[in-house]
Amino acid sequence: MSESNNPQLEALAAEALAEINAARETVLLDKVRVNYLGKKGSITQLLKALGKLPGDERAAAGAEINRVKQEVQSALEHQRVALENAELAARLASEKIDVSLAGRGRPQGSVHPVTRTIERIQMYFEQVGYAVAEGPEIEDDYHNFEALNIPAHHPARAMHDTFYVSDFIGGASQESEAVASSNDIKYVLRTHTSPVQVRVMENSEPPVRIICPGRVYRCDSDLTHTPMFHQVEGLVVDEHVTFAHLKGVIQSFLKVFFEKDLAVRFRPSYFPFTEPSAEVDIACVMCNGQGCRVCKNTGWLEVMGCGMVHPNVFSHVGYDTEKYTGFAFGMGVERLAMLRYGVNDLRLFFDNDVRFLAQFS
Ligand code: 2NL
Repeated sequence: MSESNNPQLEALAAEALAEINAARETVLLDKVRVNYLGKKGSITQLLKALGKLPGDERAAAGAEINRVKQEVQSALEHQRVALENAELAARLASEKIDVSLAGRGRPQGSVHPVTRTIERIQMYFEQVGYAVAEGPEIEDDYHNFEALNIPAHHPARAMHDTFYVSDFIGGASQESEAVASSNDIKYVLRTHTSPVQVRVMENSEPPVRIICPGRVYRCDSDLTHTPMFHQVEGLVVDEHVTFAHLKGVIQSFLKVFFEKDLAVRFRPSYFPFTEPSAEVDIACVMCNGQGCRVCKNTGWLEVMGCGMVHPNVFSHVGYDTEKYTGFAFGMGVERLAMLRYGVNDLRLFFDNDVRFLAQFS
């Protein structure tokens, strides 16, 4: 700082420079600037007061004040740059990202094994030209039973362990119980997906090539039965469809599904909606047909039911029984999933324990 004849100005300058040096943040520095150089700042006031000096003193005094003003300005600028650099450095240090840190784990979901199994079955049949059809889970008695050649009082109705639904259109009513126990019950939770196929036949003419995956319900609950489970049924109707076609389709599907050239056999059976009917067995996937606990030492596992569509079913949907024949099959998804993935307890599919589910990803 150069010498001056004005000790008061020098003191002001010294005070300003000290305050500038002491300001450790840009906001504080700005307050210092306003105090000295702002509109009402002390240096600004001095410049404004110049007019009151006698004319011959003005120029010298003005030069002095301006020199101090410039000194203060340059000190402010200097300190501002220093503080800004320090603040930037501190921010960069505090916001520094450690790119070598391990990322946070994001748990990955997985498709439920039952869904996966439906998708696998569906993918096969879609590739060989079947369409997928779906329908209501609350069915009327006609589509679930009557149209499938299961008339009232047929013993097969008892086998189906049906859940009856009373009054489902109007909602719950006080008479629900009375209705449920009366004889004119109209609605059920579907016991199989066959009613979907009946509805497709009612609404279209052959050729028909469909599969119907979905939930089905039976009033049955123990170690090997759950009140809700999944089924995939298939239906083919056309002229000249034979049991040989059925055998070929089932054999090809099972080989692809189990990814194995396994033995398949057809055993005579009975379903009201097919004639003839058969149960399909595969060589046990656990022991390769040698005999084990899973196949109860028979070497065979039952995997599905099938048969040629009963003419009475065709009559109900208005198909010409002289012109058309067809085959149908049905399989339980949980059972196929257990065999394919080696799951030994049906309940695991319904517990939804993520430790179980995460194994299917
Ligand atoms: C089984 C047996 C079967 C069918 C389902 C069917 C459907 C119509 C007409 C004739 Cl619309 N049949 N479905 C036929 C034979 C067997 O399922 O054990 N399922 C788990």
